[in-house]
Amino acid sequence: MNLTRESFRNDILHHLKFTVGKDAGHASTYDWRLALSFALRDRIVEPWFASTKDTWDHDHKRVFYLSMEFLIGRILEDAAINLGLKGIAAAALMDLGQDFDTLVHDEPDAALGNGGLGRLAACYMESMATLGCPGYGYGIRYEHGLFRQRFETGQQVETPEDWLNQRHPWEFERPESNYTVRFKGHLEERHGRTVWVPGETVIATAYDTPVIGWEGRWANTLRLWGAKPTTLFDLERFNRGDYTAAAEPETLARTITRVLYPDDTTYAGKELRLKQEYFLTSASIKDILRRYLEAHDDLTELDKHVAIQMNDTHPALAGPELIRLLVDKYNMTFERAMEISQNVLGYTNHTLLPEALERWSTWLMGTVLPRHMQIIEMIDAAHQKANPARPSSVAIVRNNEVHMGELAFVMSHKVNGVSALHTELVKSQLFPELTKLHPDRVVNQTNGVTPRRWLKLANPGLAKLVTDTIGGGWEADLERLSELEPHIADAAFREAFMAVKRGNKVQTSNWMKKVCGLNVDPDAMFDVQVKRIHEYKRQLMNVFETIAQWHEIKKNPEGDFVPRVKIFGGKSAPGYAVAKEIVHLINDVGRVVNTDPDMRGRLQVIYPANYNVTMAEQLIPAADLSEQISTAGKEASGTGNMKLSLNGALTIGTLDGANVEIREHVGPENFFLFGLTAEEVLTRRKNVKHAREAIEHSQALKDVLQLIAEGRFSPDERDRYHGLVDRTWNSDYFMVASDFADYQRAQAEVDEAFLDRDRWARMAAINTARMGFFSSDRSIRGYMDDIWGAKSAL
Ligand code: GLG
Repeated sequence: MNLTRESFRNDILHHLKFTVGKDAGHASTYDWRLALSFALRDRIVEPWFASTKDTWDHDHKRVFYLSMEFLIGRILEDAAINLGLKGIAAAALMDLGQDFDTLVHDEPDAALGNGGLGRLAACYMESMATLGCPGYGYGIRYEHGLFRQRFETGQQVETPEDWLNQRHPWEFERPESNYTVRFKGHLEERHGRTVWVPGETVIATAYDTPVIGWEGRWANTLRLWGAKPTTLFDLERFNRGDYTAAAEPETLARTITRVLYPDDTTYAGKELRLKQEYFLTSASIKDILRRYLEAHDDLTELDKHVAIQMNDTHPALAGPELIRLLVDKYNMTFERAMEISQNVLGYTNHTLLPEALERWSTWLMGTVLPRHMQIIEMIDAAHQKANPARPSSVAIVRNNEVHMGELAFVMSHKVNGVSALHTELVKSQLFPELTKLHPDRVVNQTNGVTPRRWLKLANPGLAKLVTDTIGGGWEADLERLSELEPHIADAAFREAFMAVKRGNKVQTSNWMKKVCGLNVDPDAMFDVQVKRIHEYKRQLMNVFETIAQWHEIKKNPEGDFVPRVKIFGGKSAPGYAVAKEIVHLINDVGRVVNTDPDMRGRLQVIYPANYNVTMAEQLIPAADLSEQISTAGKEASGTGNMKLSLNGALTIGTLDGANVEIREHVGPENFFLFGLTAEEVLTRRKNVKHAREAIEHSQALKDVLQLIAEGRFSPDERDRYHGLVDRTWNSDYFMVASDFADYQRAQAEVDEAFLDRDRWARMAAINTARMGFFSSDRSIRGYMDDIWGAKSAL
């Protein structure tokens, strides 16, 4: 790119003056950040236009990724890196008396997602742009993203997130691109056709954010829908003085895009959520058809030019909506419309948890979307007719509910799981009957993460060492990390590798001092568990182990212990009482441990509030140990596990999700395995006394539960955790007790390995060197080949 420090400096000044409207003498950090963002955005526009033109000129097949969540995080530095302009931008700012890093840290996270599912969508958008896969992301422009988490006396308190209180410099508002989305009302038969007379309408209006790929060679569009009222307000009521009623249309519209639902893995069944899902789906499908019809006129060829991916069942109304438009608007037969829709659609399943599988009562579906309810019944009947062997237990509509998993399965030509193990379980546990009828439908696409953000941006020290060692280019060809392997035999390389890690830990210690007020020893083991708080992820087992360690040290205060910092990060869904109790316990244990003089230099608990993408970028490069300890069979894939291993952390983990494949890649000798397998979990659960027996067998666990029950960590309310202790003894669905002893055994192995600095260095470096497979570029290539039939335009 033909750009100099001087000209870029002028670009920034130009935007500061003419776009932000400030003069340099009075500009704040925020103003400078906006000016820099606009200057960078300018550089994206050319490749963005060129990509669109190329797609148009060559009539490339286009991929549309529909997702209720895009957990993007910050954009500025990512854009600068992919454009290759980070150095020039930093230098230009220096000339202006500004600091690049300060501006980067001023940007709020775009937190339009809960966790892995939303972050995966963001990684996939970046990889599609990097690979030149012509595509669009479609989502919702939530006014409030995921809530902010604070701790008050150790308990989680939520406050609204307000990223749009500031100007969002990366988007282009497109008021001319809008669609009317309808809800409710009734159906009428007119001239032998069904006509939907809506009761409510809102307008979906587009906001486009360009997504630039590595080296700026291709850019795609992330189109987020905002909502506007169809009538601004009711003037008659307004004139009568009834101001509240006059504003009703506006309220209805704004409510739809007001806030992201904060439930990660539970489905809430709320009318507003159904409306959000339809709002996204309807506007997107209409936009897709509009684009298609601009260049083609035969809708029966849609599947040759268009692929639509449904990110979980949240946009699963795409099937009925596409059929509705093809039949009601474009006069196709139902049979033909159903077949074309199936060829176009793909469905990614992200979880087997029954509480996460969306179901809507037929009453709610029939009330909010009467025409869709009718079409869903037609789909169900057609599928039953074509498959007479189908048992009624897997009907889409059963027990007065619409089952979105079955709907998505039936309406897709491919259904994919997100890790090898998960895909097998999708076939055998989730959709066994449908898989029997459609044996080729379920395929695997193991998740991946973008190395641009999760190595290059988050860990500049390691990225530089990699480049110095094997040369550049690994950023877009992560398998090349394997070229590091021969260097691991070299002591100087290992030292350099560990020096990078130590540098990251020092920097993170300083950060912790700032946010938690605690002095953390950068030479202690950084033992990291960062993810949503959920029973199946078993933060509880990690806390139990922390307490056992505390107890061990208390009993033997003169003993030798490997110093550890237990680092937690993550939010609980606001309505998830058990997860909130776990948050409280972590903080309670932290208070006791961190103020106990016997623990000094041995054990610490750090739990910074409000874990988000930016905090992940801080913590992951500093981690020594990655906790991936879910109950086997419950974590569909995980992606944090990949990020941590890529950054040279060793994993302690169960055979769950992508852990299985990570272990295969890094080698069993470089992975601390423990715990029951998915199959063993099912068998063991049949023994109703599984927890009790396991506790009786482990004195350590028995002591832990006793200490908690006595109120040692809640002296102000001694019975605070009686319920938790009771559940652990008597139900323990997620097998914390049954896996505890083996977990402790594996943790002891971790200690031993950590003591041997050189052995640890080898193992850590091997983790980085063997993570090439887990690039989201590999995942996206898999989707392009096996599901979308799309080709790179580069
Ligand atoms: C899910 C799963 C994760 C998975 C992610 C992306 O729980 O295991 O890695 O999707 O596929 N709800 C999620 O975050």
